[in-house]
Amino acid sequence: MDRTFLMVKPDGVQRGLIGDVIARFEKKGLKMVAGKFEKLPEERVLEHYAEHVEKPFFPGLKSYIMSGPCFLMVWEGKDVVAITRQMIGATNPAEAAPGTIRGDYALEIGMNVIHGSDSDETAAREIAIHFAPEEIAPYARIDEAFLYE
Ligand code: D4T
Repeated sequence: MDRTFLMVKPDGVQRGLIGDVIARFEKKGLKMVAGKFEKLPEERVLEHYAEHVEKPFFPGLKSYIMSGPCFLMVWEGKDVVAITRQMIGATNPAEAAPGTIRGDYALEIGMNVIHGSDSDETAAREIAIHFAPEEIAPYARIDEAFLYE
């Protein structure tokens, strides 16, 4: 089954959005197989955002992402990467469609509530950065017979 890494960022945690974010993905039929509440250590922030470390916005991004706890998750489901990216919406909340998480809950790019992996390769990389294999607990959900044809 496909997997992705999702993370409610410090603004989403502070604004009490963890439950709503989880509910959206659960109701869609996707399955959380790992989750933890954590203030990210610097080395994992640098690894996670390796492609952005030289960008002008990185210092602000780094201090924001380390400003408070995040809620980190691994989710499973068919085409989970594409589906969750669609449900999350455009990176800039001002451009995110209504009905998406960023479209409904955020205003500015620097505080866009949630991170989601953007490809299967990125998902595998990010899951490995943030979770040990034993922290992931696969299981069958009883409604799967009514989700998958
Ligand atoms: P994440 O990685 O948080 O899910 O966001 P995206 O995948 O949608 O977007 P991204 O990798 O391009 O950006 C990573 C992260 O940096 C913040 N950011 C981005 C910012 O603060 N200013 C900027 O100009 C950009 C491009 C927001 C998300």
